[in-house]
Amino acid sequence: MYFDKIDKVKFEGVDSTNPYAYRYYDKEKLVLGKRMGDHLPFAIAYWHTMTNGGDDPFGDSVNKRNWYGDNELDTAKKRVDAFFELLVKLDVEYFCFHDVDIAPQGNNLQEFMSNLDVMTDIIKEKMDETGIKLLWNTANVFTHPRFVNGAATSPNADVYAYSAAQVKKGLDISKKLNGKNYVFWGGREGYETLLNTDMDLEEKNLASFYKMAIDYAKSIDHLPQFLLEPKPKEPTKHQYDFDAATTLSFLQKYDLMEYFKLNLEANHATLAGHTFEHEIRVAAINNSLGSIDANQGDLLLGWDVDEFPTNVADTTLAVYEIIRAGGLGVGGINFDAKVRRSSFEMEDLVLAHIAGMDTYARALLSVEKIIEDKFFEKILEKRYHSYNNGIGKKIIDGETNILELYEYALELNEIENDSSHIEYVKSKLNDYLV
Ligand code: XLS
Ligand code: CA
Ligand code: CA
Repeated sequence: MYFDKIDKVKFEGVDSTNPYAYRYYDKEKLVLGKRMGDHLPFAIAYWHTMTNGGDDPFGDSVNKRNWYGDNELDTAKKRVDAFFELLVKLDVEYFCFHDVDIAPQGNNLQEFMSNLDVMTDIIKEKMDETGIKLLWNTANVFTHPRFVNGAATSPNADVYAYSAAQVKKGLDISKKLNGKNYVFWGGREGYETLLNTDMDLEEKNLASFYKMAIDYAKSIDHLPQFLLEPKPKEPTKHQYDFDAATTLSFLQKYDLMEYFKLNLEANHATLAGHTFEHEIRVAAINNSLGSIDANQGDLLLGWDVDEFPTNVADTTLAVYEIIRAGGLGVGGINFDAKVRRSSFEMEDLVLAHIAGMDTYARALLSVEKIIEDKFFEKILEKRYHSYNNGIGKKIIDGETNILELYEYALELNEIENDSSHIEYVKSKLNDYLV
């Protein structure tokens, strides 16, 4: 046992004073016709929870962890035990990882691949034993110095090939562990200056890379839902997958929409100058909402802080979008979040996930009230009522033309607009928050 001070975390209700209990997350509770657990398919991220040491640019690792073994492989094995113990104790059904999170990279690619075989055998056993499932895996093609200039957009073809090899293995692993999704986050797919960058070539290479991945996935008869994860900046100045809209236009241009949906992260949305709910809506109206990385940024800090989500109002707006979109399908809610550096005890990993899960549960319960009350729905109906008949209906039905609109406009005198009562509308949200 690694989390020996912790029992299985249970739902105890809002009056509970036990910090190791869910006060809102009640998996079996029916909300809007579905189990809360099905609305909220939570996943734990291997990298933040198992491999992150808590170091920052000014300080060393501080996290107290009890899974260090005699050598790297031994540590990796112990981590798996600890990880599944945590998943079971938190009653979380999914997990996500990068290849480098789970296995030592050894001295060369062959060694890395065979370490991955060893580790995924162990993980598979644990999955079979516990029923816990793989939400997604991905290849880390950004941390090692070889990726200094990118991976699938590197100016160096050998780096491109190396990255492809990692993705090939990632897809084999996805098949072995029956991954539901496979993520591509373009870590260093971007640039610093156009003076040394052939953007057109890099973008085309990136598209070919994805096409090769699709072809390979088909050839092994395992085609998970592919997800692209937008992020506007960091590590590069201009990331190619800036936000949902940019990423979708790339997918459309290269005829990849059929295979890809988006993995949207809250902190990446705010770094792009958007709200999280905006990004979700952009994906949803393009039939591309895949999965989400649940965390929160800090508007006072301009980088990717990956905090655990604790803001109920913001999360409610995000969950409202997910519910309106009809849910996440085979996607899930991955806590791509790390404990703050001063939360260095093992127990903090448990407390942080409870905080995140309870925040999402509160958001879902708030959304239930919003939907049942129909307040915002009615506002929407009223706001667009001019499209229900007359010239508005003709516009919607595609049954008019610019000449007809011209004649119509000539007859108009003063146009009346309604006030949006924005302050009232926004403050109304507070009435629904649980
Ligand atoms: C980094 C990203 C990364 C992806 C997976 O900012 O969020 O963790 O989710 O590679
Ligand atoms: Ca992420
Ligand atoms: Ca992030």
